[in-house]
Amino acid sequence: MGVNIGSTLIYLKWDYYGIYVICGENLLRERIALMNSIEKSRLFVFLCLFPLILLILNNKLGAESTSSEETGGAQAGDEWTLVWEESFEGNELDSTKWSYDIGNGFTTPDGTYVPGWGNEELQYYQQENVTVQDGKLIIEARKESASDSHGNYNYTSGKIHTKGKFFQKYGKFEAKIKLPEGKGYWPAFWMLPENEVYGGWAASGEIDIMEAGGSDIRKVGGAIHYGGVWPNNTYTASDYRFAQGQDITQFNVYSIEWEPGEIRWYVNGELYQTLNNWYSIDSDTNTQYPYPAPFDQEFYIILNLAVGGWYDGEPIPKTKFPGKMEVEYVRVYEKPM
Ligand SMILES: [Ca+2]
Repeated sequence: MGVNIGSTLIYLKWDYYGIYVICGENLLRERIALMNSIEKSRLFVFLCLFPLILLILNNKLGAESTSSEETGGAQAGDEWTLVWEESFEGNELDSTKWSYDIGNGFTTPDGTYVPGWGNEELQYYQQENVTVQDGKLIIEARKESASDSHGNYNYTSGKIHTKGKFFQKYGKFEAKIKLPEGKGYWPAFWMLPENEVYGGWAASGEIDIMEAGGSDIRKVGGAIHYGGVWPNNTYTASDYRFAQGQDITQFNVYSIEWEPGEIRWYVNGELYQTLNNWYSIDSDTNTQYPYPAPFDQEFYIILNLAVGGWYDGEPIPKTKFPGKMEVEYVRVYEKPM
């Protein structure tokens, strides 16, 4: 086995005592000529195994490099393959990946306007509160006035999503996020169905990878919403409590692993919730769709920082503004089926 490095030929030789690098073709020929048949067969076996050894070493080094500081201890694992990544480089949001939600509410398909995004949220979402700098997404909630045809608002903030641009069924979804302290902040990293094939919210499901209330910085929640169309919907949720000295105001890695029939929630690689029991009701026949509906369809990603709403209540005078949600990256992995 020879390789050219500059003008020198380098050969690898194996024998009972180890592996040698031999320079020069003539020297190698002399050595091989001196070998007996057993030594020659050992050399042959080594040369056959050498590509395999390189492959194993390469995989080992590859696995080590994914557990770098930036993953915050999340276990990417050999089985998950990165398929989509947003590192928030440059100085503006990548419009090929993200869109903005603007306003304080939305209009349903039948034309009804739902204020407060259906959650009594107080903020008016606008594009100006979303920036990209120093490799991070920053969503800033401010105490400032805004208004539109539906009303007047005392707070502004930002919300972005990948609907129509990136969506996936199953996989590992993770983000490294830093959150603000203060009652009334309700940041979230979550997912909604790209197509509501089982009906309106929440019959087609909602996956909350992470949501938090600024009044208790020692915990975050993970949840699914499912069942029938509102108000016949339900949800299942759990909280993760941080260890002493850790809280939401530091960068933490929040993720789910979503496989057919099961979703698992992690904080910094630590599993805290496994769900494998849910349902979706067909509102026409009042029967359940086959499991694992509704979590067997494509979902898109949402990042937002709400102010007010039912999760953490309204801000209090002590709540400091502005408050920032900072996102270092979002990564999505797939497991070969
Ligand atoms: Ca980044």
